Amino acid sequence: MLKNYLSINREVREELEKKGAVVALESTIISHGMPYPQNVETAFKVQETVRRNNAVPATIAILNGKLKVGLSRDEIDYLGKKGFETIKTSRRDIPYIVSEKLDGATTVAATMIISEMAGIKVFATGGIGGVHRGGQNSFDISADLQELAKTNVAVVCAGPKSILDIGLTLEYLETNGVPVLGYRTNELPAFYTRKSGYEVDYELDSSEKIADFLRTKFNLRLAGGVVVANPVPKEFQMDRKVITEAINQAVQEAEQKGVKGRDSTPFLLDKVKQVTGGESLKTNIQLVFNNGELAAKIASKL
Ligand code: PSU
Ligand code: MN
Repeated sequence: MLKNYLSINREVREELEKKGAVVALESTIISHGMPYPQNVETAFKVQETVRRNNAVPATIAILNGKLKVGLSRDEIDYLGKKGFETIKTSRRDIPYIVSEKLDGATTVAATMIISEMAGIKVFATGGIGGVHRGGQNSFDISADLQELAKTNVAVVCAGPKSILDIGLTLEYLETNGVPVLGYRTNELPAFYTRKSGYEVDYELDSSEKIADFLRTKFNLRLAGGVVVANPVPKEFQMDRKVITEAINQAVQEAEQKGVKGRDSTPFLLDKVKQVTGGESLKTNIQLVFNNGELAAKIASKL
């Protein structure tokens, strides 16, 4: 049945058949996370990084109603140019996009779902969604967190952005049984910076140990994903004061304009980029490569 909807490219399919190493990559980061042409260049380069580290990249999106696992260069370029016109697609949107034969850029949640359908266990991205500031009133909690609670995929990221309430995000993950691992850190990174003031659940210092952890969790059939938090390399992290001010300004403007629902995250990301004059974009690009590298190493050891 699923076969009618899923379209896995040949390279990825062959790698999965021989139980090799595959790393999933999302597409909302391409359409909504970065401007053109940096989005497309980054998407190509992170694929190269994954290959260099002995894994096969599988960029995921929905195109013309097909759940695509492993986009071609042309398909990535198409999504990158289409940008915000592409529908940001999370779990609730998938049936509509598929039945109407539309294009959907998949979020962390939707990419996890399609990865699991394809049999991919490791996924690299920039940052995950979480509980937004004021989430206790607005109920703005990313569907990424619910997905992590039930779908068996590890998500390698640079931690939650401080556009979110990091404390509430961690509480939500704890309640839902989602382990948050720190790669060579006991402090949770906050995307643009290596520090957040919050601890991870467990620090694991090698890709072998992380692979062991994942294998154990999956073997024990403890349903759900894992957050692997990988701090941005020191030389690319942002000044904490600069980024904090930019984020505060972005959050304030979103509140004034009443931005909500699925528009809220892309709005905040775009504002932060504007306020920092592109400085945040540089950091964002580098941390994606860093995550692609770690995810590939973990996937090859699984
Ligand atoms: N955080 C980032 N960059 C991103 C996103 C989040 O630092 O590009 C994207 C991801 O695709 C993530 C989605 O899954 O935003 C979360 O959106 P929401 O909060 O609406 O669930
Ligand atoms: Mn939301």
